Amino acid sequence: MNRGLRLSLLTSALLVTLSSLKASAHTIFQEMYVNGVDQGHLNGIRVPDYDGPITDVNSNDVICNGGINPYHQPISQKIITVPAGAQVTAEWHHDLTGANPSDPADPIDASHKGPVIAYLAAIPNATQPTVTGLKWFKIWQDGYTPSTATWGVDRFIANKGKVTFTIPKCIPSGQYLLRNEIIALHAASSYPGAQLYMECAQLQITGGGSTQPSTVSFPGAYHGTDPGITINIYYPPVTNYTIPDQKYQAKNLLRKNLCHLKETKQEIIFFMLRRIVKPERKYGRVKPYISITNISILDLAIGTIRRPASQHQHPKLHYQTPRSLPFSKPAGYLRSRHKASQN
Ligand SMILES: [Cu+2]
Repeated sequence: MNRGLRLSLLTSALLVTLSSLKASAHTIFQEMYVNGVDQGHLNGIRVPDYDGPITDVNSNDVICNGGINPYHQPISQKIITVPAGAQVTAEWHHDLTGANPSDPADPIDASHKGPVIAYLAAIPNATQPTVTGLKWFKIWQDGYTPSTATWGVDRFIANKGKVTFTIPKCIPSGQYLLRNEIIALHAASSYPGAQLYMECAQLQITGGGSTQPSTVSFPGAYHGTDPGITINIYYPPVTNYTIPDQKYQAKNLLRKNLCHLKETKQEIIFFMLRRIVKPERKYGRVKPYISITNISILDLAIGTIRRPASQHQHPKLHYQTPRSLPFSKPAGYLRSRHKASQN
């Protein structure tokens, strides 16, 4: 055996030893705070006894854990009350015993780079055992920051295992599961390799609104081929990381606050009603020129509507789209008052 080969074998053996050490350095979401108020250790959260990961994204275990890592008994029957719009903090530690400052792998081993993510799903009863078939929507995520080359997990470690985010104020009141998740990517260069850690907290959300966010299913939201699931984070160096579940992200999360779209839609509809219905009332008639449901939100957002030059003129509606944009006037949406009066 030549020296180079012996050295490379030694190196591989060392790497195997290192990675098996790291493989036991897992983590569990085990305590919650609502607007800074501690809800108690293990209270209202379905926690497993063992801190191991889920690597099969198609398994039901990816919903709330508890399959290959059986739940700690008895499962907490507490339902945590959270006012919509509240800030909640999820606290994670290396094992179920909680914070351990002398453990270098608490809250998680530093090798476990990756995003930290939070989802909600409405559920008839937050303590019911069945968690399949729920509709999940992402409310928060912390992925990779290229400018500092840091991951959500780096910030999570700096905050001693705590992550804080807002429960959207516009979602309906009721019982929910909060699915808090870490995707550790230290061994994710082939699938299955990414280590998914997740637990579900049992919530009663109060004082909410009526927005129904876009949703995804678990399992189903993630795929082994997703660039956020299968990625070599060592080489080539990461310049950009795509957190899984882009469908939801595109629809809701890029607006930073999923309540914002609803408010914007309402503002635009009120804006239109002021300028469309009101002129008609002056002529003793309430007959909108325009079918609001037929107009895409994008058309509305980029268009402008002018009020009539004078109250005594025909309140003809002008709908304009900026010339620089490749959108034409939506056909059939608008009728002049002249035509409307002939009906
Ligand atoms: Cu681990």
